[in-house]
Amino acid sequence: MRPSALPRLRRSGVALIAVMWVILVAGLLLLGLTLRIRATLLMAHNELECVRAHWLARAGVEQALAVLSADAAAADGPGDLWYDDELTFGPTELTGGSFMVTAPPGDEDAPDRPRFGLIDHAGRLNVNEAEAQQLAAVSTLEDWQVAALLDWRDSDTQVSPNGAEGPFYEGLPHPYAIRNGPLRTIDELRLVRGIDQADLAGEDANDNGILDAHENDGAARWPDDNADGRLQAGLARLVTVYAYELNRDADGNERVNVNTVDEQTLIDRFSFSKALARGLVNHSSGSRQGGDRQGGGGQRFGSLMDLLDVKGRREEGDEDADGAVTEITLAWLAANLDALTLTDDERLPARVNVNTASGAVLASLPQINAETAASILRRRASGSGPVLAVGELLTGRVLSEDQFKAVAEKVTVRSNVFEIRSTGVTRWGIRQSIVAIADRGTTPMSILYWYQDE
Ligand SMILES: [Ca+2]
Ligand SMILES: [Ca+2]
Ligand SMILES: [Ca+2]
Ligand SMILES: [Ca+2]
Repeated sequence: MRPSALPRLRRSGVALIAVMWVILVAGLLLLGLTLRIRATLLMAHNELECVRAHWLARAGVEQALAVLSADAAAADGPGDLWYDDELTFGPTELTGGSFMVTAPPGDEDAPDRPRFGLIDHAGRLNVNEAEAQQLAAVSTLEDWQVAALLDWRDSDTQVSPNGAEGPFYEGLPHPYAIRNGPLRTIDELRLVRGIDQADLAGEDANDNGILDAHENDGAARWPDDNADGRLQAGLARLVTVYAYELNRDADGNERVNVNTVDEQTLIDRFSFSKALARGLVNHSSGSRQGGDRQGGGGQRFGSLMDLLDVKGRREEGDEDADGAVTEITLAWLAANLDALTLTDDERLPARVNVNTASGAVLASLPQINAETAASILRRRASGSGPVLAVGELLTGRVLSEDQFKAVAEKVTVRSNVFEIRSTGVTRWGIRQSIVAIADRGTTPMSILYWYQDE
């Protein structure tokens, strides 16, 4: 070996190692770059998929709004397209994925399968209008929680027994102001002293509206439930802040205001005898002149059931058409209830839709016990179709006369406010949900609430 050969070899060996290092480092850099590009692409893809899932969910909302505006049925309940229709609201394939619109099953349905449809808010109690005993009856709330809720919504600052007004909330570690007015969302209930997420969720801990295994195994797994095979709903599914009664009849016409109606309208519209029309108008004539118990000694009707006290007033020369109505009976009231009102207000306090309310909501109505509520649910499940008019509850003997008198002006068979829960799923399995609450009592339809996954 020549003496000079060794260093040259060593030099080329060093160069080789250097080149290998360069290749290794470059390779690592390239790998890093590739991984970053892949991550960026993946992120972009994910974002695109989220946007796609959102718009799939939006398609479900649009579908629901279209069904609601096309629904011309006089009564709202099971059997309507909006209530449960797999073709319309079940998994529906569109480009890039699908949507579905689901709702919790009704009390008469299997508790572990969702409906494909919407949620009727007239099937709930309006938490801003319900009386204390109704709120206690419909939920697991205790009296001290109900008292705090009433203080929360009433405009005064007077603490009711066991209640809580502004100073309580201002004294909390994280203080906030009391509403002292109507609640604006259902979630706001969680701000009320003593009411928490468990009260809102009931046994439906995962808020999917259906009875899951862990919600029907007692205390074995969270939540603690009563394992009775039914889903005891929480406040979030029993109450509403949105529902109201549109002061119109089934055909959308204005109702007859018995506090301001004239005799001729009663004769023409309802075939009243002259004497009965006179008796009704005179009954409330005092209030028409601007005060109670003035003039004719009349009094404003405070309930349509007060019409039962009206007596005909015959006068000389009265001539009536054949078959004229000479007396207001409960049967007459039941048949004409939808045509009558006490005020010209466009909106009235919410009424509970007997076609969609759960047993718990029905049983919170005055004079309605669990047994009567169950018989209303049985009638619903019997396939005899929805109650088409409130009067049918009397004529169909679902309610006794006393029960009918107590609830006739607190129940309805129609609805304006519906909740839409739509989920979009892309082919890659990315999900996005939208919850919207729509009011079809306005023209055009209005959206009262909107929540979307971010
Ligand atoms: Ca108050
Ligand atoms: Ca559940
Ligand atoms: Ca459990
Ligand atoms: Ca249960």
